[in-house]
Amino acid sequence: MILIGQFDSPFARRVAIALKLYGVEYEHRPWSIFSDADKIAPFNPLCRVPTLVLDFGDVLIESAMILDYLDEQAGDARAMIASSGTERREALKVCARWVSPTRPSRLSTNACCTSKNRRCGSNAVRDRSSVC
Ligand SMILES: N[C@@H](CCC(=O)N[C@@H](CS)C(=O)NCC(=O)O)C(=O)O
Repeated sequence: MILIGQFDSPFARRVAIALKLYGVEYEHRPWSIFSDADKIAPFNPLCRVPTLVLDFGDVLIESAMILDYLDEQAGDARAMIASSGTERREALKVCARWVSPTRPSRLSTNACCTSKNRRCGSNAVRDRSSVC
């Protein structure tokens, strides 16, 4: 399994923490969304991190989806997300939200690093004004 994304991204960090808690071995490729877009694009055309490349080649994006996948793989004994019902929905809600440590009252489900003129590849022009 390969985790793509630098740990300045809170979304990449939460996936790395989950991998550690579940005891999953992985290779880390700390690629930057700004300077390594060309490397990220073949795995994730959105050029976003985190991107998780599974051993059989499938690619997962969106940290909440990745957390749900890892939890499913962990099996009943280690799972932290309920398998069904209200408890599951509440847990998935928590996964879907990210509370900014600097602005705790603000919930964000959007990108922490926005980019104007988003284009992956060598001609990508990125706005670094809101780097996370
Ligand atoms: N909702 C996404 C947010 C991921 C996200 O915003 N990642 C940022 C880095 S912190 C990114 O890749 N930004 C690049 C872009 O949106 O072009 C998730 O939870 O994975």
